[in-house]
Amino acid sequence: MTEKLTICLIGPKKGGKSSLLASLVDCVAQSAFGYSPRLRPALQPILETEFYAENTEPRKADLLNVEQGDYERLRREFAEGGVATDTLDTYEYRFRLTVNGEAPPAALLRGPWLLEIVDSAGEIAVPPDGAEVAILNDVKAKLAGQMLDSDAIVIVLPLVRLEDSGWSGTLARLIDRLTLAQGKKLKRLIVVFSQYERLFARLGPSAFTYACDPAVALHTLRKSLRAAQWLDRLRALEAPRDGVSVRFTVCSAYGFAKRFQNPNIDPHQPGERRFRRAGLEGARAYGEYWRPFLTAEPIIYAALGLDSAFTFSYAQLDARGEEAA
Ligand SMILES: Nc1nc2c(ncn2[C@@H]2O[C@H](COP(=O)(O)OP(=O)(O)OP(=O)(O)O)[C@@H](O)[C@H]2O)c(=O)[nH]1
Ligand SMILES: [Mg+2]
Repeated sequence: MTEKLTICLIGPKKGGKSSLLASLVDCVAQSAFGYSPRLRPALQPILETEFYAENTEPRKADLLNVEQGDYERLRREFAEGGVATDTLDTYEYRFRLTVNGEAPPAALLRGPWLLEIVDSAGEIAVPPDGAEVAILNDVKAKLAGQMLDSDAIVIVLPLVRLEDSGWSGTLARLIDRLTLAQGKKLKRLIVVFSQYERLFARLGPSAFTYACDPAVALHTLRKSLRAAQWLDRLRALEAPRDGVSVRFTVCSAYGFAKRFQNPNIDPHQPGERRFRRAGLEGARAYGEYWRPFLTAEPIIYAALGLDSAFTFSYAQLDARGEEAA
């Protein structure tokens, strides 16, 4: 039987939610994840009508919907440098996930899964500390409802700006409210630090080798989570009463340049520009120079509860061997 799952992406403005989502299908297609390649997952964007097909007759009007282009539009916007998500609504993208290879627990054979992934502007759920951001009440209520109804929540945070982040207070309060909320369906919560490739910007062609080492990711997570005042609050969610499994991971929507193995940022361009060859537009341009890295991790874990070499539990974060200091 197909199982339907809702996953909410939450995190501050410019955290990388939309980029993670836009690069997700490519990450799965290119096997740029930390799961065993023998898992052979496949992820494909689908129409709203297909998502609801089992329960209801698709309405005629749906056939004329331009919704099919929504995910393509998101990918195009990302390829062109990214667009901030507006605060007027929350946006649902739907996918079919299948696992075509070896999956560890027998239960996994139940697929395919139909995923509804909710993207929204960061200012709605995690506005800057102390700021008054005007958001329509019904948009807030819609997102709150979607969070309570979701099977998994993915919190996307920019790795490199944690110290001077202006949102850790609102994030802590959101986590508290989530912990206290009655009647939530939540089974899994994943914290993912985006823009992971930026850490390796000085390592040239060795960058990809280091990034592929899960021990480096674990070390990075321990280090950046030290500054996170909300970390212990999140632990309360894992208490037996709630039974939510929490994982930490890293990802990079830009990834690494295929040919050079270095972070996919062009050092000869001002600011942080991705490699781009003049005259190559859209899909072809990022086919050549852009490879997402680990953006599948939070979503596959959110959907299936399946760990990869790059998803870490509290127990793994806490286990301090030679790491201490
Ligand atoms: N270096 C680097 N930059 C990234 C990466 N992913 C996203 N960015 C940049 O980070 C910025 C924010 O990304 P978005 O995906 O729009 O963030 P968001 O969380 O959707 O933001 P809102 O919609 O405003 O809430 C954009 O300028 C992206 O180009 C990445 O993997 N590496
Ligand atoms: Mg966005």
